[in-house]
Amino acid sequence: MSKTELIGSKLPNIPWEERPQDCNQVVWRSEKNPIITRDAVPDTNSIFNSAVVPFGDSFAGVFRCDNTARVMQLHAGVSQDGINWKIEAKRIQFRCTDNEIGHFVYGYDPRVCWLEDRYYVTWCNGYHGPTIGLGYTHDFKIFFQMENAFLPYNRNGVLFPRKINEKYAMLSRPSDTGHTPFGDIFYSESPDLIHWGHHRHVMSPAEGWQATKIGAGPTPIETSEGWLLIYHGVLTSCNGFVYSFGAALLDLERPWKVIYRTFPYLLNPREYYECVGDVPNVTFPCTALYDPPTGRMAIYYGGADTVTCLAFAQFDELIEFIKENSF
Ligand code: BMA
Repeated sequence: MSKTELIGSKLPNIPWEERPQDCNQVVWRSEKNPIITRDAVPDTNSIFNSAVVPFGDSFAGVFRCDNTARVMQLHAGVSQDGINWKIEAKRIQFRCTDNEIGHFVYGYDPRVCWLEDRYYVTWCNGYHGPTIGLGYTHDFKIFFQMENAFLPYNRNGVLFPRKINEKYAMLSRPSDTGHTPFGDIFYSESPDLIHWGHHRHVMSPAEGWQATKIGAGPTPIETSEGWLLIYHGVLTSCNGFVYSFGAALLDLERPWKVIYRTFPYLLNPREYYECVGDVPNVTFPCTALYDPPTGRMAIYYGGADTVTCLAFAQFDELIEFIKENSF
């Protein structure tokens, strides 16, 4: 079988730690976890479910910061090494020509995607309930807001990093106004990032850790065999939701076709900072950085809706794990 190639720009300064000797998991945690604590920004209750990207020779990101009034907000941040972050004290004020859309209600669970010539941000945006907000920045200082991608109610809007069949493409997870006890991942296309259609079903919940609902995580990663999608799955225990994450490989030209999908999870809540916090038992990935020459991957995820964490994987091992543990 030919080797699966990881496609994209090299990232030699990717945050990285070797797998600890006593660990035999395909994804392993940073010893520095949580890399961002809940009080890294003044007047903030928690900093979690956040997205980062390479930016020049350093890193930038959009962070979910819930403030001490428990308003869910997005803050910009920069970092030299992807681990130590300087996050703005004030929330992002998106510039928007239409006040109907630009009026701030709440924003959470951002994803950031380099696409063509700018960094696009998608997030869960309050507009008569949660829906997918869409905006962009060139410099992580000034942000512009576009039309919401979908009608409410929707969450986990995740852009693909290039056009597919000459259309922009996004995954999303239609939901309800509350803590949605269901949820499938869908695929949508757009000619202009404003009008979305050609909606296709991608995946439903399955057994075990992903039995209640699933949602796309980081920006999908292009490989020679398909789009590598890391996604979260939710199990309903007698004590509430448990958020773990797994991975799938989606067809390159028809990403609503699933080629492989992990039956076991890749990572689930078991460390203290994942099990104890504002919402116990949550690991929620929003970013996966990668370096094609070395196959190193760095996955950023929220812990217990309170802190931001980092985990690592080797691309070849991850692909092999996905193939060998697919259903
Ligand atoms: C989801 C979102 C996430 C959160 C998760 C667990 O519905 O609100 O932001 O991490 O619930 O509370």
